[in-house]
Amino acid sequence: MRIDKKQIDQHNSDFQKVHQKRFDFAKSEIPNVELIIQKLMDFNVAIPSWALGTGGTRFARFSGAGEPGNLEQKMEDVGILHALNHSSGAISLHIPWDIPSNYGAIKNLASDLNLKFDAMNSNTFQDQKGQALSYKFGSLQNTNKAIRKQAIEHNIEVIKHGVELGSKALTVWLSDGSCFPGQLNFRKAFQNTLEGLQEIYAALPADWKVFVEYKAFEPNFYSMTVGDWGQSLLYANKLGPKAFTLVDLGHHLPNANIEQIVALLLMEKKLAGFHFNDSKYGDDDLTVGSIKPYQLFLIFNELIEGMDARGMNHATDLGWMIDASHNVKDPLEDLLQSIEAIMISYAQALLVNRTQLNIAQENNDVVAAQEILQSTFRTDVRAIIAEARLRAGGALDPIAYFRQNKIREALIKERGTSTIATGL
Ligand code: PSV
Ligand code: MN
Repeated sequence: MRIDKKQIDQHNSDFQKVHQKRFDFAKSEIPNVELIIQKLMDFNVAIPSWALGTGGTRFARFSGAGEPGNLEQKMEDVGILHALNHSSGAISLHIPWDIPSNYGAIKNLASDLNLKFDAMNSNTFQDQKGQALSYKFGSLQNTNKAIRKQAIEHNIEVIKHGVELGSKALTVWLSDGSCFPGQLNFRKAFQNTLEGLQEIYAALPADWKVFVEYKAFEPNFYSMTVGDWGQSLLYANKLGPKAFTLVDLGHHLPNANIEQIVALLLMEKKLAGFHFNDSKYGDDDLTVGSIKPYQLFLIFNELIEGMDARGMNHATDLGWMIDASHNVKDPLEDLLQSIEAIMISYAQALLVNRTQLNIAQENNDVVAAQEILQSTFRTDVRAIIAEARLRAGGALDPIAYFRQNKIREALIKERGTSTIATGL
């Protein structure tokens, strides 16, 4: 299903009066509004194909109705999000969940929906039906050479699919590690993994990048072979200039200072980009900004500072993606909330008075530095984000539009109540 532009216009005219009042107030309070609006209009966050169905835990999955049953429908769902917010113009595919049967048709659909193909994701954390060898004891780290070879070949196959679609990056997340002390020789596991990544790296086209995603724990609970940003950076440095470290917000131990990690990775020119989500305990995959919005703002603050220091383009020089799971909410509504939270933090980070912050830092004026950040964080930028959406052709209030125009009901009518999206 497609969003009708006339209905968006109708929605916007219904909301226009209230919006104008809020926007006029924001404009009077915030300097450089036009510049910020332009940056917001340029900024897009990719949607992972696996976030469009209802998620689950290892205990149960309570599937929602009208879920996308195939790749085309997943793309249509992202098309709906993008039509509503004009900030979700890319989809990230996971192979083998999303193997395209016809590249040409998929590419046509993408251009019809105004979508790009973001990073491709390989999957060696599950065994697939008919797969010759098992990843139970790891993939690239495995003590068995034939298993390592199978994992390398899978990653090379993922690159090939991506090349056909026009993607430019491969994200490798390995669940490799161990559950008990003594199970694994750490050094050998690292070396095997490095060798595997080197073979994959060698298969990258000239204009491709590889993102090495780390995770502190789960599914392995004693050690992870790419367990933190230090290990990921080791691999990325050893691999070469096309390899980078990918930060997934949920992949840290509690209270990790992610904003500092980001600042240093940027300094080293090794930050690939993000998988956004939020968490209270671990890899909870909750809606972005739902638990720790101040942390999200502080991360964006470091991103903007570091990217500007290196003359980087905010919209295109890093990979921005959501990686969340929606167990109790409608996935599309949840993703709209996540994008809004990202836009809020991005806009607020653009508002930070860097000159004053620098002066406060140089003078060790701790109170002034803290005041600058906290007062910026408390600035209400929602009307500016709505204005950017309006100018781009989106809806002033995407969630209200989704509900009032009964989008999920229409999807259920089209797809039925028992489709289940491929994914976890
Ligand atoms: C692992 O927890 C992860 O964050 C990786 O990005 C995977 O590719 C993704 O989730 C989906 O399982
Ligand atoms: Mn991730």
